[in-house]
Amino acid sequence: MTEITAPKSAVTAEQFADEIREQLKYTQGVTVEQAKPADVYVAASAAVRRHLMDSWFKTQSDMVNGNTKAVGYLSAEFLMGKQLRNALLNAGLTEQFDAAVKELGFSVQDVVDAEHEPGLGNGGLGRLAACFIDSLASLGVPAFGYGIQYKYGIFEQKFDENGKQIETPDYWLTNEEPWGHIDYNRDQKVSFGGEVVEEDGKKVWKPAWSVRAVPVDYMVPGYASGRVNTLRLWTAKSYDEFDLLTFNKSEYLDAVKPQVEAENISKILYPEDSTPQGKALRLEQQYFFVSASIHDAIRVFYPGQDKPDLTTFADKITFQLNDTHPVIGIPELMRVLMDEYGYDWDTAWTVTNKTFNYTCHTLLPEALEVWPSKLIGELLPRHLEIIEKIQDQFAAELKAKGVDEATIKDMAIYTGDSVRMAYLATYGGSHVNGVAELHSQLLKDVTLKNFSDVYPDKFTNVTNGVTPRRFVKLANPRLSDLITEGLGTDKWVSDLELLKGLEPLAADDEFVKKFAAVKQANKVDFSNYAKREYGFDIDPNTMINTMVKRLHEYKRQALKILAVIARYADIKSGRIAADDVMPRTIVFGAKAAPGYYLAKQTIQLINNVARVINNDPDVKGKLNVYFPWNYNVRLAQHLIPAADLDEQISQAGKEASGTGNMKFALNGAMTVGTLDGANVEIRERVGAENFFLFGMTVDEVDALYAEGYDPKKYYEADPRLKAAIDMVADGTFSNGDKTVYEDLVHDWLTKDWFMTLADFGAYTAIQSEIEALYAQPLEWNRKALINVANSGYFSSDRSMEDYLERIWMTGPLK
Ligand code: 26Q
Repeated sequence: MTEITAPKSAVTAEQFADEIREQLKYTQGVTVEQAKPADVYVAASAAVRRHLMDSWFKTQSDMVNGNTKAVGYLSAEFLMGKQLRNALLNAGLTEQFDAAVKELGFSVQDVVDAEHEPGLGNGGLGRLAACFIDSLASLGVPAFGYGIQYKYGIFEQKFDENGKQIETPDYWLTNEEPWGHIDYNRDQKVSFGGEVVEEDGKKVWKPAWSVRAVPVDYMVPGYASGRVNTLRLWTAKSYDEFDLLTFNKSEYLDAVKPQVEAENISKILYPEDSTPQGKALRLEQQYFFVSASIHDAIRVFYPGQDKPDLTTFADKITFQLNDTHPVIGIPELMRVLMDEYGYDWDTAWTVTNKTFNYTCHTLLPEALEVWPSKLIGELLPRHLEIIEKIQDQFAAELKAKGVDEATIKDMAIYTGDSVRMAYLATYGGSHVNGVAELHSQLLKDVTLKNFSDVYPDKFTNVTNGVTPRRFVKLANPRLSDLITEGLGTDKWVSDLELLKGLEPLAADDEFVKKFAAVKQANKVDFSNYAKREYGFDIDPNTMINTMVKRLHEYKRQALKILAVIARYADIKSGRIAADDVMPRTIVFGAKAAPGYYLAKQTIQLINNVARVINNDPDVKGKLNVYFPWNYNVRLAQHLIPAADLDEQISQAGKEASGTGNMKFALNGAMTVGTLDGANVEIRERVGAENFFLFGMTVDEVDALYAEGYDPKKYYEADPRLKAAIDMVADGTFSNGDKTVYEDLVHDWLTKDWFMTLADFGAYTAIQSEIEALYAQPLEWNRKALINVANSGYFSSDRSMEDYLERIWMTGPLK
């Protein structure tokens, strides 16, 4: 007997069909006959939302009236993915929806496809935020996600006829968007510019312009928890209140300009996910959503109170800073407490320090945000004063602790010229965490070493996780059913460690064969999907080998494509007999930041390698490369369940965690990877014999840098590597034009900062191991199943439990 615990609403399919009809008629004003799939999508979404409404109200009132501290997850990005299927799952309406849509005469696929994915994030960090709020709701923890409702999300990627990336705007709000509820009556005013004056011995900020922050609320339904939290994304509207401005009539146009431009603040998501540029608009975005969120939390937790006792603020809500992007919240809360509510500095500091915690998501020094003081001074003059004072207090504290002058200088939050946001976050909050064991260790040993020496207790680790609802249950229904069958219960969906119970079944050949059949069916599905969406002819009987993530030098897509080229040359030259070749289909997915030249060159190269290889009869059926454009959450949900082998091949010490690695392992792909980020922990858990490890370790990387790294040496020493690079240089992939990849090749041979060439030998060596195993399907699938069984730890539910215990000190609503 299989125990089924998934939520199921008592509503029948007929009733749900009636609710859709009702919405179509009275809200959208179309008959069923006139309706298009997009109308049904809106109507069904509105109907699901209604089903969640009572739980939403109850969660809010329990939160405000109870005494369980809430979590405020402050994040510039929430990469949510489509909402409908997830909401149906959590509302227990999946079956009723499928039946109702059919009854109304529509295809379920068409209706679901009508939803435009909100791409309000760049990649890992934004998707992590989405997984975290799903898990918080599923655990019943009262929480707000606070962020920005960008009008344009991450750009839509296209490829031109030369294989170059083209960015086009993602106007995701062209059609009606049924999930976000705009609440004009819960708006906040956010001000900028102007100057600070002294009035009666008090500092008073006289801003020059203001924007109206209006919340757009998204329900965040928990799975089987009966709880519905809120994702509150702010949108910027301009005020019509020019009289509030202090402008000189003769400068009218100049004076109203900021007001007119106010709405620009929430217009677009910055598409860079490293090396921040220090742009004023980006700082405006950060302050905009953080200031509005802090004021919102005061409104929510001290309802109707003119003089709230904000010394209790840190007992009401704890704010998690998702990277440095919301760190301006620290001086903002100081300002609010002192200037708006009259608290003294020390009281304000105590409250602020208790309220905030900081998560770092990087190890690349250039990715740590540093703002020019001049910019902060112009935009937020009062905050700059507060930051200066924080610096004075900090320096005095360090001195009192006996830290030497040189170190105090190294640790400066405010250097005079600039403000280091990671340092402000570390000093200004209670805890700092990295996102995987190795990363947290490196933060303590390298990136924030001085801070960890002085404040060792602040530092902790929380290894990332992913939500099993979206990335297993929704994305991979076949595997989900098999897991439920194998375990005899579907409880694993909210308790992923139960997957461990599958481990004994890895010894059961019949079960392993069922597991293999699931993978095969998923590959067929993906092949059909790729045909429909991209026109690709993917052979589902080949190994599907994926590498999907943002395009970055440190992630080393170059290593993969060079290995593909070497393989191509091997087959073509007959070095490997055609019959000995294990047929492979390589699938890349990657967006490059629009201004990241080498990343864009790499995209172009991958596309052209794909073109040449896929059109070469000599390798037909042996090697294929596909690069579906516009990798996003939707594509991830289709691709991940179909992968046999996934690449996590960053240079050791560079990938903070990775979360794709977790999704692939949970869906029964094998991983080839370096000892980096969460790979280390995945390998520990699934067992070294079930993970394809290769490449230099962090220590070896450091030693090689120290010794002086010369990529040319590796090029000269390895004829296969040399041949691959020479093919890129000689125009094989650019119709004979040797200039196209000149810069890329030059970089490989003279700099190669991430040591792609040094790891090439180890990387290609492990391929024979991979192919030997793949030639034994039963053994391959046994290992893949062991991966699934041991990846339960990588549920974001577990990450949330770790945050609750180590950082937030709170828990579920009673
Ligand atoms: C900052 C300032 C200005 C403009 C843009 C940015 C910016 C935006 C996004 C900086 C960084 C990001 C995103 C970073 C990110 O996604 N990091 C990834 O976070 C994942 C979740 O923790 C990790 O798994 C990845 O290892 C890490 O690369």
